[in-house]
Amino acid sequence: MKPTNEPIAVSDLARQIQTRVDSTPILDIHTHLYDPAFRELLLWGIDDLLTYHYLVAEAFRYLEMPYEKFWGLSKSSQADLIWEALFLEHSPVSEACRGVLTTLQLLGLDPKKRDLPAIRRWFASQKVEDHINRCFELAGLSKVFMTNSPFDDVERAVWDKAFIRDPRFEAGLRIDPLLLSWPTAAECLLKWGYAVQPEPNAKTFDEVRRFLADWSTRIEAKYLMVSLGPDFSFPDQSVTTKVIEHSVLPHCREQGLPLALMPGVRRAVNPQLRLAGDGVGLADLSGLQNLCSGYPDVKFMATILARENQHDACVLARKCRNLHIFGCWWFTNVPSLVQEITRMRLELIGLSFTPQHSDARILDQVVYKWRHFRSVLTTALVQQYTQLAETGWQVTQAELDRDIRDLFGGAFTRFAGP
Ligand code: FIX
Ligand code: ZN
Repeated sequence: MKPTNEPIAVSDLARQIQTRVDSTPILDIHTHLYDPAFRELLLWGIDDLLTYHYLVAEAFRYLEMPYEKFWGLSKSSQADLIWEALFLEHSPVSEACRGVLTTLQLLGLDPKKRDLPAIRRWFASQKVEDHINRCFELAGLSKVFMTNSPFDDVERAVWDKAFIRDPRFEAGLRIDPLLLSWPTAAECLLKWGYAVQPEPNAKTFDEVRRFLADWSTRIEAKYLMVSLGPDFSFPDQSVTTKVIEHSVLPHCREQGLPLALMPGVRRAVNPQLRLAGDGVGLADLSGLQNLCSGYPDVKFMATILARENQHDACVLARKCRNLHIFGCWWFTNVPSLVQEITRMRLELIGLSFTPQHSDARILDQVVYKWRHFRSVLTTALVQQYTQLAETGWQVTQAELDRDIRDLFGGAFTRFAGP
C-alpha cells in the first residue's frame, strides 16, 4: 500500500493502524542474541525456549526438587520438567509460557498436540541459517542489537578471530564489570595490555578510554550499555562515578555514542536460581537525572525495571532531550504493563521514544515478543489516534507511516546517530 497524503477517516483508523503496526519492520535495540558466527552463543530451539530463565523462575513456583539437583540435569531433562510443571500440570497462562506457544504456532507447529518429542524432532531438522531468516521474517525484524561483552571469554575469543559480520546483528558494548566490579575488571584490562591501577589515577582513566575506544571500533558499537542496581547514584565517592566521569563519558562524547543505563535490577535475590534469581528494586533516578542534566552533550538511553519508576523516567525525558527512553524491560514486559507504560509515554513524550525491545535470549523468542507487542501497541495507538481525531485533527497515511517507523527504530536511529 503506497502511503498518501489523504487524511484517514476515523472509521478507518483502527484498520490503518493495525496494518502498519503489523507490517513495519522493527529494529530491536536490545537483545542477547548473537551473530551466527558466534555459533553456540546463539541459542535457539525448543529446549532453550523452555529453559529460558523466566520459565525456570516460574517452574520453581511448583517444583519441589532441590535447586542443585535441577542444575545437575541435562538441558533437555530440565526442559522436560518445565514443560510438565508449567504446561501440563497447570495451564500455561503466564506471558512467558504463552510466548512459547505463540512461537510454536507461528512456526507452524500445533501447540494443542502437546507433543514435545515431535516438537524436538522438528527443531532438530532445522538449519540455523534458515531458522534465523524465518524468525526474522515472522517477527518482522530488520536488525537486532546484540549485547557484546569483552569480559565474556567465549565471546571475546570470537572477536579475536576475524569473521564476516551478518549485517542484521548490530553491536552494543556492554560494560557492567567495568562499572560494577572495578578491581576484577582492572585485572582483566591489565592482562589485555592496558596499564591500569587498582586505585585509578589519570593514566588509568586514559587507559580505560583506550580500552573503550578499541572495543567500540572493533565491534562497531552503536552504544554502550550497563545495568545498574536500584541504589545507583551519581556523582558519589565511588570508583563507579570516577570511571563514568573520567573514562566513559569522555569516550561517549568524543565518539557520539549513547550510554544506555538500565537501573533497577537487584542481582541474585535468590542465587540458587542462578540467572533466574535476579529481582527488582525501586530506583532513585536522581543519578540518571544528574547525568542527563550535568552532561547535556552526552546522549543517554534508559530503560528502568520497576513499574513505579516509569513515570519519573518519562518526566525526566521531558526535561532532558539527551535522554532516550526505551523498552518495557523484563518484569514489565507483560501486556497489561506494556499497555499502561506505552500509553503513559505517548501521553507524556509523544513519539520520541522506543516503546519496546525484545531482550530475547533465544532466537525464536523474537517471534512471540514482537507478535505480542504489536498487538498491544495497536490497541494503544488506536486509543491515542482516536482521541486525536476527536479534536478534528486528521492524520494522513504518510504521517501514520512516519510515526510507526519512528516507534520501531526511527526515533532511536535519529537519536543515536549514524
Ligand atoms: O541485564 C540485562 O540486559 C537483562 O536484560 C538480562 O540480564 C536479564 O537476565 C534478562 O534476560 C531480562 O530480560
Ligand atoms: Zn537484557
